[in-house]
Amino acid sequence: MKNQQVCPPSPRPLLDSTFPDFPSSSASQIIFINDWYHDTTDTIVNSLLSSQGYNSSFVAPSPQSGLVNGAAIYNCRFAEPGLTGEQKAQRDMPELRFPPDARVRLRFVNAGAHPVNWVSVDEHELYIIEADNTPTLPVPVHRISVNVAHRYSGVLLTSGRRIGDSFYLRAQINTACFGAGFPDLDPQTPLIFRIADEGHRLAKTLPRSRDWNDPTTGNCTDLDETVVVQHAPPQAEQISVFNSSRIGPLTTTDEAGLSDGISFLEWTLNNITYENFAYTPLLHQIVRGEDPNTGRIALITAWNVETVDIVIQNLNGPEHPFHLHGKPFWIMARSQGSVGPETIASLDLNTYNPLLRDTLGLPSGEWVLIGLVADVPGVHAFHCHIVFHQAQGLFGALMIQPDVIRKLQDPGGELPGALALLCAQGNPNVIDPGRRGRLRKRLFDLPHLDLLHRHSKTSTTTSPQPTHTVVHAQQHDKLHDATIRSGVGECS
Ligand SMILES: [Cu+2]
Repeated sequence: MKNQQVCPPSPRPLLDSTFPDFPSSSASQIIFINDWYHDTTDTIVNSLLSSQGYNSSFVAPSPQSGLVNGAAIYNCRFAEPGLTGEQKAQRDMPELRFPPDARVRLRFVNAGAHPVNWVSVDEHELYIIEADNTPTLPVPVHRISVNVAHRYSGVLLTSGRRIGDSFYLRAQINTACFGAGFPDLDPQTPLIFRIADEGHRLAKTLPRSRDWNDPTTGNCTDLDETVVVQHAPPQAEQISVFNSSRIGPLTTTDEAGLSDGISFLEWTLNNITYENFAYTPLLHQIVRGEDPNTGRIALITAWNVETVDIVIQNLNGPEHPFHLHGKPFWIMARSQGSVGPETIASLDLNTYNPLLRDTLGLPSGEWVLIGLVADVPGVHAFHCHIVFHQAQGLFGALMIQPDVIRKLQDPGGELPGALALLCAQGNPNVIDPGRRGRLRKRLFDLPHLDLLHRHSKTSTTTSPQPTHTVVHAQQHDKLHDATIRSGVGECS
């Protein structure tokens, strides 16, 4: 069997000028990592959001294989009984060619729906020089763990290689990050790298290269976040919390979960399961002067240009790759367990060289504190990047400067009229995907948010009135260039 997507993207140049610690690369190649399911996402999501579940489970499923630049060979020995098809071979896969004596910058992008992938090149170390657009110290590694939505640049050196040499790039799914079984998963997708110069005609012989011995399961964590260049973030003026939790059953026979009165699994942020009213975007609500704090989405608000710290806690889920739109954030502290309002203000933060990125993996039972400068007015989605968890409600938003957003309703404002008209054509009560009238019961009623209001270093995140007045003078200039960058719940 061969997957249908066989369109590797054409390489485009990536400049190394922002990575002064490493010599410029002489070649570059984007490597897209994806995952492939033998059922469509519609089928899986609609099943997960029904009382039948998907294969009797409400846990995000594993794919059947990965994809590298849109292609993979599925090894039929993993197939479930009764599934038939033609077994393709590695020679049917596209391959990539690089010159000898080159520094090849490989930019890995995990554009998949669920799995964490280990990427590696047989018998060649990769020098990591970038994580989510942030330059890092060039560290040689055997494998890079690439979570969903993560991007890394790893430099491959082809010095000493001769024309015709070949070896494998491997993307290997880390099965330890799944919360459920994976009986028909083919976890490894190899792609042939071949050394060639222009004009050479080479036989497509298979490489005899050997994989690294480093394990590809376990250690479901991100890159060491201290391996970055120094960049001190400013002092925070607000601390808020996103508590991630679960309600409902894990399987159709999970009696404890079903006894809660919810027939399928939902994820929550601050006790709210997101419901996407597809024709009523939050951005439009704010422009109309409405209060978006309707209990349908967990919101953190920055009223002014200010530095915001956010504590994210994964109270009882599997590892979640949390992602924030609009602004990258510094990862300033993380650990196991949970933190309460009495300890947040006294946490030991890395203010020396925290990694600046826009996605982080948060393992089960751990917390992380991120910091960012809220200077881009808009409604910026904050969500788990596992698409099934998004559909199950693990989705919130950071609302920056709603007062600035509201001014867009003035004549000549920037909200496209066509967009407003498009939304007006739909039913404002439609909830997407497939969510209608469910019994709602909250199991977790954590006191963090309310207590934070009374904490000396923190303030409310839900008040409709501005509560933060500290605006650095030098940051006012940024307002002039600020534009609306994001609208959660755009019309679909
Ligand atoms: Cu998740």
